[in-house]
Amino acid sequence: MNQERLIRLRLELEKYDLDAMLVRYASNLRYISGYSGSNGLALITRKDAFFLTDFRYKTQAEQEVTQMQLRVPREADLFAALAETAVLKAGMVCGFEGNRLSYESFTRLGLLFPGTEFRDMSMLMETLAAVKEESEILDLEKAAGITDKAFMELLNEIKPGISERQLDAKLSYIMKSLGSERDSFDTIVASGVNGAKPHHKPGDKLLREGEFITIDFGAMYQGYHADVTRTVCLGKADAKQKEIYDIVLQAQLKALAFIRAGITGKAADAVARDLIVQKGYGENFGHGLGHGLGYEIHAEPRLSPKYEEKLQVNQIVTVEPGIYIPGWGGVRIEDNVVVKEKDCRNLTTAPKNLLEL
Ligand SMILES: [Mn+2]
Repeated sequence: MNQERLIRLRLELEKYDLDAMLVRYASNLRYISGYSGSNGLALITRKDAFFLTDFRYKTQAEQEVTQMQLRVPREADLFAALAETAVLKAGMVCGFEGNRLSYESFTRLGLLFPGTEFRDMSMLMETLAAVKEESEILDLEKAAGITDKAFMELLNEIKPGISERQLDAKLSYIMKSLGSERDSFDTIVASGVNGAKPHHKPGDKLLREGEFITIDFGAMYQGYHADVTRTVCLGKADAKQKEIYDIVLQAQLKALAFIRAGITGKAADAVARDLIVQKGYGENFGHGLGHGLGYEIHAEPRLSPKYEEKLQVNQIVTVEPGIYIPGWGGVRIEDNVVVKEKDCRNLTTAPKNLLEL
């Protein structure tokens, strides 16, 4: 954690006429404080910054939270402990994470701080975190590198007769052996007809000769999520498999060649989508082209038909077109890229030609 993030947040406080911002959601809290535990709370005012956690995380917070005044109250109820600090006074305006805080917590805040106005600042923290610092790009690059390497090792394990769940377990073992802190999310291994479900949960189904296998997975490094998808063929691909694979690959390459700062998320999505529509599979690409990555697996910005914001230098996004055909299966290909001024830099190097194993 660096002072820079607090400075940027305080500029937002000024911009929105806030006296303070209350941060509670784990990945936002990590971003602003450096704290990687679960229970914690930060209150950032124009001049001060307070961090509260409970006894279980005392040592960890002392090590990780270097730019805030640390309070470890006796009670685990951090809102009540915040009230005791008397920092939030009547008449103050305090922002909160409306998209993250539970209704119960919001109600408690109203009871504990009757004279304070709480203002919904949904997405403020997420927007701040969307543009990455150089050190964050290095961490994500490291996560992407572990992910690529794991995929190459996994290729030796993809054989007829092994189940989707077993392949998932092997991949998790390989990634952790290579330095991943944990799986970025529950790995998707979707074989054969299961590939038609974009978020298929790996099950007992055995891999069979002639099937496509879609594997969506990622390593985590310093809290940063990689998110990569490859679709491979077990044995020789038939004409239909080759056709669908080629369309998805062309759509992805076209989007990768187009993405740069200044274009909207909508425009990026359209480049891949238009090609898939032209080929007659528009109905089979029902999700957005991509999403931001960071301390969250699905972060800002988005590449989707609804996202009108412009991409900025040093945002990191996934690029993941797919075609899903019920009763047949599916193909998705996904890389992670850093948005640059004139183009984008691909952090993913795993091969994308159709692999017939
Ligand atoms: Mn993804």
